[in-house]
Amino acid sequence: MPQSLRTVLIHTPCYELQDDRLEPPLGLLYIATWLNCHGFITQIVDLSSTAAPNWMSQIPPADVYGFSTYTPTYHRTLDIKAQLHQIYPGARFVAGGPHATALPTAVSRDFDHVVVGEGEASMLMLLLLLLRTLARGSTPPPTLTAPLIEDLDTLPYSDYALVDVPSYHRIVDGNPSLSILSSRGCPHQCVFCNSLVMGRAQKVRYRSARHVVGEIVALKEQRRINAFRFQDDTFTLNRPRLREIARLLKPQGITYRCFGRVGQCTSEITDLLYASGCRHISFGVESGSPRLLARMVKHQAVEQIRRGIGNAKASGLAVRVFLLVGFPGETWQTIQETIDLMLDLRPDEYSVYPVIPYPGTPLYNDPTKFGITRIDTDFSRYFQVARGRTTGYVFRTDALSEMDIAAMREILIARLAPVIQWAGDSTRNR
Ligand code: B12
Ligand code: SF4
Repeated sequence: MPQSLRTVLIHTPCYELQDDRLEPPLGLLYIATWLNCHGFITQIVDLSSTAAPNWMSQIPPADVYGFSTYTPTYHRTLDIKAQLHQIYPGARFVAGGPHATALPTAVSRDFDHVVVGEGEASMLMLLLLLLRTLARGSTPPPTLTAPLIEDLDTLPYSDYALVDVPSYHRIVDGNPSLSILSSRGCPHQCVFCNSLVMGRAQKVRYRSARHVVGEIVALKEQRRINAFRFQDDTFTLNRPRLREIARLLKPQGITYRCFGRVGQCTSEITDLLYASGCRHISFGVESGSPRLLARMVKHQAVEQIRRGIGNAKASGLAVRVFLLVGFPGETWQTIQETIDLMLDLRPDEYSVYPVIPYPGTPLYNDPTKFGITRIDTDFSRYFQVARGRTTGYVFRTDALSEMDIAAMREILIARLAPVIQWAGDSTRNR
């Protein structure tokens, strides 16, 4: 009987962030909804903003505990797991998400099972195997992985009754919002990005426009939510589908924000975005230096940055840019190129992250290829941006020390802050 296994999926708090309760954990919502559709009893416990002494009182008894793992909070996930293990020694503990996917061997030393990649099918398989094998005294394999889900329309709409929607703070154009995912994966292979690690780079999969807009309409009607944030790596990737989404969204009168690629943002696309309710777009600009963009394998020309940002602004979209500092090969000259480009283009909001070699990325796997001579192994420092604009400087190269990268970031901020708003200070878009 499937119902005999109770599962609790846990999101670890991240106190270091300016706001750690922006949005419900979408990955866990997908998995829990999927398991419940298959007859299991699954709950989500989102511990974001929950102080450590209150963790255990929030977590009900269960047979299986599943954790989303992120690199900078992995140590805290282990704390939660250790406390639960003391209380429920007979339970099974499962890790999934970005960190477990990147380092399955290391993580399998801490957990009974590790799920690599997308969790819906593997977690269902694990529970079915547990039911079967527990009865026989054996156990399922320590590491599970499943092929990527081909047809995302086969996944049900996330069941938001599993979380406390009003407790989240994400706002879009000044209004309370929910996150939505219309595709999985990215065809690009920027060497610092985690998208590769999740195995999603192999194949981008799209939900149909009708499925996406159907979910938005349902959330609008059931939860009175009129603002959304598309979490897709690149929402602007598939033009025919984007046109169809825009056509269906237009009569809905919602607002939304998304991530785009500058190279895809022709004026036709940015006008379409605005007309369908988009009010804010974020671009991974990274650098104003053609040489560094090439080293990052960003496949993005400075001219495309100019055109993409120009088109988005002309269409009326607020533009946020993400800049990277300290990529191997960065110099004061390349920093100046980034400053000049940004002062010229004047996006509305910006953020500056130091490059972090997250486990599983080419930077982490093959550091010497990029001239990286030392990587800090203290993962709790792997923050791109935390409270008060603090961050982690976790590697050095022959030419750049952690101090150099910190100094470059300070100068970038000092030059841009007077004219462009720091993303974390935006009051309309959090
Ligand atoms: C939204 C988001 C956030 C939000 C909210 C997170 C939340 N509550 O869920 C906020 C803004 C708070 C955030 C913060 C940060 N984030 Co973030 N974020 C994302 C983003 C854009 C979308 C996540 C999402 O919903 N994806 C959609 C779902 C369906 O996919 P998923 O989460 O990967 O889940 C699937 C699998 O991973 C797996 N799975 C996940 N959990 C579990 C658990 C179990 C038990 C199982 C079996 C499987 C499983 O199954 C899921 C369904 O298929 C991703 C990028 C991305 N495209 O995924 C980055 C991403 C997750 N973030 C990342 C980072 C680096 C951060 C920060 C460190 C940034 C910073 N400020 O310094 C912080 C700290 C995060 C932390 N908790 O430690 C990295 C993670 C890298 C890593 N190795 O940890 C990612 C991958 C971005 C990137 N490309 O680098 N983030
Ligand atoms: S940085 Fe953006 S474009 Fe590059 S691989 Fe990651 S998601 Fe794709």
